[in-house]
Amino acid sequence: MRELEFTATDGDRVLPGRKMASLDRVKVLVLGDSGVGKSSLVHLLCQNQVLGNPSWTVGCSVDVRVHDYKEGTPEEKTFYIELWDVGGSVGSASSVKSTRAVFYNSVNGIILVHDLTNKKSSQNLYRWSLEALNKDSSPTGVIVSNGDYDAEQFAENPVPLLLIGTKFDQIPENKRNDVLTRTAFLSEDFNAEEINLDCTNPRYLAAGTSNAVKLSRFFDKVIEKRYFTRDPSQMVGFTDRKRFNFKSLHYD
Ligand SMILES: Nc1nc2c(ncn2[C@@H]2O[C@H](COP(=O)(O)OP(=O)(O)OP(=O)(O)O)[C@@H](O)[C@H]2O)c(=O)[nH]1
Ligand SMILES: [Mg+2]
Repeated sequence: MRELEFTATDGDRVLPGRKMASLDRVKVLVLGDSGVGKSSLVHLLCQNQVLGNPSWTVGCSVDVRVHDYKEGTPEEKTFYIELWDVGGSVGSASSVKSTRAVFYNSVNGIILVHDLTNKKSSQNLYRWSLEALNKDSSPTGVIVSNGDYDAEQFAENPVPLLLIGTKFDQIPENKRNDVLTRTAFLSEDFNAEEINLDCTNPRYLAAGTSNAVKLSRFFDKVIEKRYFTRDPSQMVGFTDRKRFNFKSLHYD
């Protein structure tokens, strides 16, 4: 895991001499199957550059993005967003899952990443989210087979979620509408906004685009819940130990 004591950068801005400790921070997990593009995405988000030569992530890698909460308003404040890129496969042994569970403590938000060319990676997001959200009531992480999904329960989920579909560039033009219909169901299930992009092209997250706006709104929400929400049930950590079950899947 990367040492967190380094000079901060958000890709465009280098903040010389501004150490990690000087700003408040939130922890956002980046979850999804191996190979969907999590590391590529995190690199793009934090370094504003395409990851040249991605290699398989072992354990967890952390990178940091600087985010201006409520940018352009009198309440504007700069925060660090720690992006925890958790490697591993959802089908792995329970020992691997319980090792992964150490990364799920004190989570403020989750980015669920799926590969738009790979339906299985989309289906597995139900399992990834359950593994992270229920980890305190299931230490081994073995939670769900394929069972019941209840969108109402995700509506009550205190941890904000964002759905990101990668490899949009690999979807032929004539298939894009079908794919977008499918991902819309998924984002509804998770009560999350969705972004579909090509992680090898920074244009998809360029300032002023609707994707950049959605991203900024998501980080604002994560910060809001962590630092500006008084209701204890809205705080991090799933103190009520709520369980999530699936009742339906929108895949064949
Ligand atoms: N064309 C295209 N390739 C992508 C995209 N996102 C990622 N890739 C490629 O997909 C491969 C896997 O990307 P990674 O970022 O290493 O995937 P990962 O999810 O971090 O994988 P693990 O570390 O094994 O969990 C790499 O060759 C990337 O260049 C995308 O949006 N479009
Ligand atoms: Mg990786």
